[in-house]
Amino acid sequence: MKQKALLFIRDMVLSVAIVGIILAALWAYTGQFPDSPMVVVTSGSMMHDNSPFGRIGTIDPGDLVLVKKINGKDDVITRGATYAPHTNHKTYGDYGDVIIYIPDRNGDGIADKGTTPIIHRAICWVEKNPDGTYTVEEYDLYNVSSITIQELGIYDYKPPHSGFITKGDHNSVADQRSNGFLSTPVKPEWIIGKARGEIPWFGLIKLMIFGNGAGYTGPDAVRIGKAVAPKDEWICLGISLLIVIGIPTAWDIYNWYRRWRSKKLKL
Ligand SMILES: [Ca+2]
Ligand SMILES: [Ca+2]
Repeated sequence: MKQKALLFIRDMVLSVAIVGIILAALWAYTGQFPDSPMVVVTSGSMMHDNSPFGRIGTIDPGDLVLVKKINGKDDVITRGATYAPHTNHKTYGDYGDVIIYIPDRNGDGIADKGTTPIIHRAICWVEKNPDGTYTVEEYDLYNVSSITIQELGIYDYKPPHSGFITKGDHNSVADQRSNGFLSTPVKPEWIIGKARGEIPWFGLIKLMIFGNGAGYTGPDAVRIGKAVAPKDEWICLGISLLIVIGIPTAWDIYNWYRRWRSKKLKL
């Protein structure tokens, strides 16, 4: 009996140590200590219509992604124009970096702390020049008095400060579009980090409890608990859970049965 208790304690310590090592590695990579090194994606605004079954490689509701801290604006690679990308660097199905930022919804130039962060792609950098003109290199705009970028839905835009123009891959226009939900470009200090890696589906477990609102509204939407996500993601989560929980359980049952049978044979 005493030995069983010792074995149990040993297993517990081992489990805690493994979790600790993984967490330490994630924190070391992302630089987010003591904040969470990853986020659960709630909305479908970064989805791609041509994603394969299970949607690995794009950012979808229920995905977990790492949030890597940035060191200033040059640490974010912008996509540029749709048909003239500014970089060869590709992440999550398109060019450029995807950033997680705290939005400034009331346009006062201060990020609204406490609101849900947004995970969207950095499209271009708007520079407000000392003389009040603007430069957006990605769209070949230099020292213009106002910014018009048709493909982003931005017309006669005169933002009060420099920053990134951001857009969800599934949205046709930018977050800073005319009459959009953001009036100002994203300052580097509002950025929590850039998205790296992907653990698909498992974030749905959190969303089942906390919900993701109208996160996904496609024709294949399935609601389980409070989470709404595409059917194929649920299927993949189900299969994964079966493998993760099912195989060790089946192994235990098999061993128990073997012991039981050998005992019976001895009798
Ligand atoms: Ca995905
Ligand atoms: Ca604000």
